[in-house]
Amino acid sequence: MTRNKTWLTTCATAALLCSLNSAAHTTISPRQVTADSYQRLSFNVTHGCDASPTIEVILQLPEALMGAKPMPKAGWTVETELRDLAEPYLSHGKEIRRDVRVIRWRGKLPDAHYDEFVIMTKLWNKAGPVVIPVTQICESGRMDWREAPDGSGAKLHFPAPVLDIQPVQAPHKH
Ligand SMILES: [Cu+2]
Repeated sequence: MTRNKTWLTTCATAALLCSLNSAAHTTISPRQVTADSYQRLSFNVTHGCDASPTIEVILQLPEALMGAKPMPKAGWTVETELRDLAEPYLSHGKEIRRDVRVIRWRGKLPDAHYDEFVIMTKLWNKAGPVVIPVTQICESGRMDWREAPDGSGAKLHFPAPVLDIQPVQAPHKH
C-alpha cells in the first residue's frame, strides 16, 4: 500500500516536472545514431524520486548494443552482467556468444543535481527504434523508465529512452 502511494506521488511529480520541462526525465543523447557504428551514449538523470536522491542507475541493454562498456564515474561503482546471446556475432575475428546486458552504477546523486551515465558501444547493422529501459533507484522509491511509445501519441509517465538507429548512408554516385 505504502509502495503504491509512493509510486503515485512519484508519477505525479514526474508529470509535473515534465510539463515544466519536456526534457526532464531520464533521457538519452544523442537520440539518433547510425547503424553499424561505434557510439558514445549518455543517459541523463534530471531528477530524483520525488526529491529523494538517486543511489542506483541500471541500464537494460538490448542486443542492438554490442560490446557495451560503461565509463567509470568518480564516486560511483559500476558493474556489468553478461548474458548469452540469441545470435552470436563476430568482433575482431572472434565469435561473441555472451555480451553485456546490464550495467549498474551505485553512488549518490542529490535531486537538486544533474548527472550523466556514459557508455561506449557498437550498434548492430539494422535500422529502427531501440528501447533501452533504465531503472533509477532512490533512497526512497524507484522509477522504471521502460514505457515504450505505442504509436497512439498517448503521454507516457515513465518513457524509456529510445535510440533511433538510422540506416548506413549509401555512398553518393555521380
Ligand atoms: Cu521527468
